[in-house]
Amino acid sequence: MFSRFRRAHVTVEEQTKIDQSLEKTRHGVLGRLGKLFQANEITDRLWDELEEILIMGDVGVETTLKLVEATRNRVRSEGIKRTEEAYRVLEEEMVRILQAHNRPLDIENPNRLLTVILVVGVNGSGKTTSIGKLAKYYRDRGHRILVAAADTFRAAAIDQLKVWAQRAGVGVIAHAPGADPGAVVYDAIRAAQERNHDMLIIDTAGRLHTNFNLMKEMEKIRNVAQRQVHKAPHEVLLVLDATTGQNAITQAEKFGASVGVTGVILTKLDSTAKGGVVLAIADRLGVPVRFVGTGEKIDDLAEFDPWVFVQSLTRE
Ligand SMILES: Nc1nc2c(ncn2[C@@H]2O[C@H](COP(=O)(O)OP(=O)(O)OP(=O)(O)O)[C@@H](O)[C@H]2O)c(=O)[nH]1
Ligand SMILES: [Mg+2]
Repeated sequence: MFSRFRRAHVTVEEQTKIDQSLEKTRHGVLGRLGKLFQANEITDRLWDELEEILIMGDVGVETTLKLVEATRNRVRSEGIKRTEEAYRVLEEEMVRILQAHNRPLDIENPNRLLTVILVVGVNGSGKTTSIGKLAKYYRDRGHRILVAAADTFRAAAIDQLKVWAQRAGVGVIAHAPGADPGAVVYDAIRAAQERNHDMLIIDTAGRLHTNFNLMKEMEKIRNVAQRQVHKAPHEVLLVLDATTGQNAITQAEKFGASVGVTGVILTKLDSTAKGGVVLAIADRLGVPVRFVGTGEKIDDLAEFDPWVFVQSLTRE
């Protein structure tokens, strides 16, 4: 019955990556879910324990309460008596939360000549690494890609992006450290158009002197893109580090308000036991999780799929 949720284009390799990157999470507190639902009876205690496990598993209080209530209501109204069946209902409700804000990624648009993707997030979240992975991902799928080094604040950032671009086999547009990021974006868009490229991915700073300046800079970059290409940026992907757990939500709220985030790349899923945070992000931010980072190498990226995620989370 889950098959209707599965995204057709998520490959077997991607499913495996998601599954493997949840190893630590399965060994963490959320790994207790399976055992909990092996109980003989559905009791109040089961619901209390479920709540406790989910909250400790970084699903967040609000999302946990919502999830438990929805599951409990359905179990009651559908007259479910077996814990095994109640567990299936919980899985379905998790999928429901994960796909609540789903819509197709605005990338494969045949009527558009150039798709502009802006990548934002706090320092160290994994922006540059994820851009390298994304460039490779879409290049493998036949796109002609250019990346722009609009993080001009940190001198090493430009070189780091160049290294990733080389690994991915794509071109990069960069100015000198300290240059105006708006000018970098302007040049990159022109270069992409002149070279007949169909995708531009923009790397941005994760830290400036103040957060206020950072948000202003993001807005400026947005405006430059908008003036040159109709409806650009077409996607604003916020990079969140899964190991920060609930702090990721706070970061996201900050960015969401000023740059109009359209989706999330959740990195370092492989190095955290806090995988439950995916549910909190999907529920609280109102934007879909698009990709997950499953390691430090260029191919360690998977398109996120709610069904695959939940199955991997709840399997023994
Ligand atoms: N294990 C693991 N590590 C990751 C993943 N994604 C990124 N990293 C690591 O996270 C660290 C920071 O990544 P960067 O790409 O430099 O982060 P950034 O957001 O560009 O940082 P700033 O440029 O300082 O703003 C690096 O050591 C990466 O190898 C992932 O999916 N899994
Ligand atoms: Mg960077």
